[in-house]
Amino acid sequence: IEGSTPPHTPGPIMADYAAYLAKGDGKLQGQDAIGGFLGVNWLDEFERVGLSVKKTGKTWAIPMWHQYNNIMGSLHVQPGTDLFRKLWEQARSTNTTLIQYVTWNDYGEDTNLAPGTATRYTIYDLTAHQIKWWKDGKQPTYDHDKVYLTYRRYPSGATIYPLNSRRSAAGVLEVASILTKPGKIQLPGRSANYDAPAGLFVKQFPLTAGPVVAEVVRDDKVQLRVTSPDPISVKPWREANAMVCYSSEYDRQWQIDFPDTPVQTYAEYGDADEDGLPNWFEMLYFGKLGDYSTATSTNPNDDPDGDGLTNLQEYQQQSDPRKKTQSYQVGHVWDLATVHQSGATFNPDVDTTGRKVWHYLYKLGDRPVPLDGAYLPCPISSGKVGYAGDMVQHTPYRDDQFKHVYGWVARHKNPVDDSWMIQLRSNTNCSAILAWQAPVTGRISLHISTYAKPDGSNRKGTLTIQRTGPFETLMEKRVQENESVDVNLSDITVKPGDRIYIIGSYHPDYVAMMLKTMKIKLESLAE
Ligand SMILES: [Ca+2]
Ligand SMILES: [Ca+2]
Ligand SMILES: [Ca+2]
Repeated sequence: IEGSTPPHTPGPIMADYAAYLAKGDGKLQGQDAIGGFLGVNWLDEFERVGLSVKKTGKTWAIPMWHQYNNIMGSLHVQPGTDLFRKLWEQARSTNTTLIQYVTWNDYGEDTNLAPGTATRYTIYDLTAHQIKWWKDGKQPTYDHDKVYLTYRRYPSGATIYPLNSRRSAAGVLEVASILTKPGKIQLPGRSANYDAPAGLFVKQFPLTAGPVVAEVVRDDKVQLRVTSPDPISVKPWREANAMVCYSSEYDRQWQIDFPDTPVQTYAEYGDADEDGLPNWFEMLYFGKLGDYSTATSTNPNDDPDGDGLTNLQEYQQQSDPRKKTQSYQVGHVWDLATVHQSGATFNPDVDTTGRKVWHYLYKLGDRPVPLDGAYLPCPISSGKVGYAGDMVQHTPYRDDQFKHVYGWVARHKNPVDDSWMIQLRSNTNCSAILAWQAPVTGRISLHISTYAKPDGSNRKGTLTIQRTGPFETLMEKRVQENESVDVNLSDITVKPGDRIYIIGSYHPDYVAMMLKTMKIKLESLAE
């Protein structure tokens, strides 16, 4: 420890170092209180750190937070209120002297404790409950039942339109009840029905689309019903990894804050006029986003851009109701090299008509990785990778079984002529997969040429082309080092949703397969 710099790895060192600081040795002379910042990488160590600091007789100030969602930076969210409850448990188990709430009150990062349009009064209320519990050593009781709903706005696989997304956290629908006495809780439409004891009780359910409603039932009577103004959507319009909440305490808290103002809720995914178009859609396209008075500003049966699709159809198929939705002409070419032009990449990426056709996937398994069609979307998409120059990538990064998995699908510039190329970088346990998803019914051809790096460095492996609908392997070829290979496939009939997989595999050689050209051409359209 002596003379060392602060450790960056979790474990006993962290706890020892905290004790070292607390004792007042070294450069930091006699600190009275020791705390922490977010500590996302050593969350499980806080208990150890706290106890270690307390042992020296100093003040422990546990960092408290419920989520951190930096849209341009890191994403630290956990299912429901797991993170928040875990930290409060540690606050009690370490008998922390201070609670240090880590919040910028910066709504862009979702750390705010103050009520907002997303968490509403839920984190605020649950914090009051936890404060009393921590101070008194026992949970506070109330004269009425309380139910808090915490969830993400959409399932992680949902396609986001019109804005795009780089990340998707896993989510749940959490029901936290604080009942005066035991009762039953049911979630209408979600086949969830369970007994809840008195006091704080938390249960989590899969995040599936639909209204978010919970009821407290005793003696076969619904005694309390809470209906969130935000249903869980399957058609999100922008990335939202932070929590949205609603509770049976909302009206009560609102009236304390705004006694003379009717209760209001701002809900982007609600449908104020019940016409099938969510509030965000009406505000964004036909009113003003954020101005709730414009959330009922359009008719679902109108077709203002005259493309034959009503506003409701445009919403359902995720297209722009103010812009003629383009149709494809025979001869259209989907060329992946033209996708990345603006320094960002998304999963999926769009084609020139705005439809999401390019998907970045992976498959993990013991070598040889089985190419069985069960492929998953890469959960992590980068911006520019600094050391690699103009390169963007999609990767699984790691998983629980294989740990460090460094496969990726990337696009970067050909140093020779600055054109964009595709790299399928597989690893022993990971195949990197590019998928094109058909937006039309018709016949296509596929052209690929691989790139052999002039210096002859490792660019070899197995290139596999597969399709779905029905699933079959169309081609498999070993690509030798320093060899340029052309692949031409024609007469592939597709219907919307069918996918073509272009796969780079490790076996039997090292591979960082480079595709110099990757084009799909629409040869004919079905009637
Ligand atoms: Ca509406
Ligand atoms: Ca239209
Ligand atoms: Ca349109």
